[in-house]
Amino acid sequence: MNMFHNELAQAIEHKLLSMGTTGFWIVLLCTFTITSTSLGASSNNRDISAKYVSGDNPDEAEGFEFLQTYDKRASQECYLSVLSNWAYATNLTEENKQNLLERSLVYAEFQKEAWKNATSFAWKQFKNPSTRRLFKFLSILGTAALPTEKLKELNEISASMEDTYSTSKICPYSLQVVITDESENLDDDKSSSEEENCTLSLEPDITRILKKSQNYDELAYVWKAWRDSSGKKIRKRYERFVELSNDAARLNGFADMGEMWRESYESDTFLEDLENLWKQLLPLYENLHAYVRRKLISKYGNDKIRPDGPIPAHLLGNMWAQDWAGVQEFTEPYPGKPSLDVTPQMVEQNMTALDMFNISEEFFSSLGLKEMPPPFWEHSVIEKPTDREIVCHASAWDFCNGKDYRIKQCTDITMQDLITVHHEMGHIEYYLQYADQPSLFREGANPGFHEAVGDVLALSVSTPKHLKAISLLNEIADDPEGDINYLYSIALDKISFLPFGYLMDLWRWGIFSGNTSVEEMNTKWWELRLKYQGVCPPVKRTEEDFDPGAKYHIPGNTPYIRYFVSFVIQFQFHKALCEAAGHEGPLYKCDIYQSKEAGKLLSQVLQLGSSKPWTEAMKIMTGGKTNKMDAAPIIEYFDPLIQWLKEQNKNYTLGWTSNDPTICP
Ligand code: KAW
Ligand code: ZN
Repeated sequence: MNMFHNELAQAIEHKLLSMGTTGFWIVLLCTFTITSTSLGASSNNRDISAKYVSGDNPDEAEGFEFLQTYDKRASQECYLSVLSNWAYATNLTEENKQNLLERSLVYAEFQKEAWKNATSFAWKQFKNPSTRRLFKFLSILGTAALPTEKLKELNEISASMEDTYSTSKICPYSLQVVITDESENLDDDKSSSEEENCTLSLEPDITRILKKSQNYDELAYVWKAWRDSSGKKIRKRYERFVELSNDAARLNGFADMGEMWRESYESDTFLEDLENLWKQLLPLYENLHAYVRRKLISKYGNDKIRPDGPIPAHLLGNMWAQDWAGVQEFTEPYPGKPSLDVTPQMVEQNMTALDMFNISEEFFSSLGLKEMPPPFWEHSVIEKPTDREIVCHASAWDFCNGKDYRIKQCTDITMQDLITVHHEMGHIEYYLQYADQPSLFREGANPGFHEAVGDVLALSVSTPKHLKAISLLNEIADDPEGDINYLYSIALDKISFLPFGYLMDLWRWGIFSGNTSVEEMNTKWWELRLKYQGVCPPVKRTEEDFDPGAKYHIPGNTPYIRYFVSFVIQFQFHKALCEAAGHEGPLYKCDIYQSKEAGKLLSQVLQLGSSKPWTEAMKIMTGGKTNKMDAAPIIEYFDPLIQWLKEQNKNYTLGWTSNDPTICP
């Protein structure tokens, strides 16, 4: 959650209560040398539409005092704001929405006031680098820069899009069959039965169908029904949302909202770096794609899938084809070995959501990291309530008071959700580690860092040895074939995700910049889906549809490139932590469980928050080896699998072609 992201900015600022925090300010104070020398002329008419606005007050000591006062107020305002957000997200009522909208306006007033005061200082000439960085963060106002009417409209659209997405339901396929068969004379019955039975929600019902069903037509039905009931309904609102977001970005001195989002990476070469990473990773993806495509042709027939064509997007076990774990069972390299999906064991053991959270916490504390504090256990929502509508998409919350941290997750008893629990707890661990920083630094080194923490631990948790140690696997196949099966199962989570993680924001950046016009939003989406993922839609898509809106982060307005970044850097982190833990042998076998050395290194990096540019954090993590994103560790991790896949694919086509991205050939 970065500082420009209005709904979430609140969740990253906290109250300054602890001794440690006071310590930060003392250190900052002591590093003052000479203050108050005015360097050069500065103007009085501060322009809100310039980037990183500053004024002409050269008094650094006064600036420092202002920051201290700001921090206390910000934490209090933030607490109230997050509270109203939480109340709405965990109970989607009209009343809670109105409270949230009111609170958001109050919070925006506070932010505007703070911005006005902060930008009266000639902070760019301040001596202390941390002070300068705090002012730099404060000098970008975000959506609060909008005039009140527009801000209100933007907030209302945001809340209503999230509401539509989160409460969207579809009818079961069985009912669909009945309706079409009998529709001629049963028209009246249809509508009443529809209302009674059309109660399937994304989590858990639709997710389970996508993963379990191997009926081509049922999958196509569910795939389309979800898009009709979510994305399609959001399209008009999203168009207005883009206009208002861009208005806000321009008021902050950015060309558009995409540019403003990218600013959290503090890099001039971000776009090129991403493209280079993708180029290095493409061979891994192409080989996985070609192999899985062949297995799907065996299952569904060559009338449905061409050997050199894209894969129909509904056959990969996931609503967005973003991870392919759902096809593991019938595509495994060496069938007949103990399955690496431990879901059946979890169910057999009557495991609860709470058990899953306890397993995760135990891993964090085995590294010497912080445990979840008591309010976490008291207030988190870890099961889907049956008496009200909530936003089921998982999230991790910081209430800005140094005490209250919560997760909201409609946990299903599956291995995939066990991984998600670790992912979310990684966010909380980051919050706990940087709790002593001033509120403006209580963020990830960059958003990708925040997404990577829990995933890094999950890479260890998923190893067969670890799963056996925690009694989730009875036997392990400790041989080369078992290793390939294992790496394949991880590749279905990680390699399959990469193009989706990349294209989501390529699409959004195009919309925000205007390079993609509103008349071609959906077509452009499918061009990117074809180009990067090599998937195609099972039913014709048009500009009546709005398929990006069927993915949470679009109506939820959460930037997505962070996940692509995370999936690359988490392997850099994994390698570094494994070295710290004294691991020897292939990277994919490493389990950092109980390594206090690994825990110490990780906590050093997390404690920095965003007080330094992420390149510094990366340097610390890698022991000085690099300060960049680097695809080498993920490539090293999967190397045995890549060699195996290349051998399997040697007589077959890699890649895909299609004349029309809006329908499967
Ligand atoms: C993924 C990530 C890890 C492992 C497997 C995965 N498969 C797919 C993903 C990417 C992505 C997805 O589901 O498409 N994952 C998530 O959305 C997990 C949810 C989240 O933890 O990232 C959550 C998203 C969110 C953001 C803002 C409001 C509501 C939900 N992010 C956070 O809770 C969060 C917390 C602190 C800082 C930054 C983000
Ligand atoms: Zn996350």
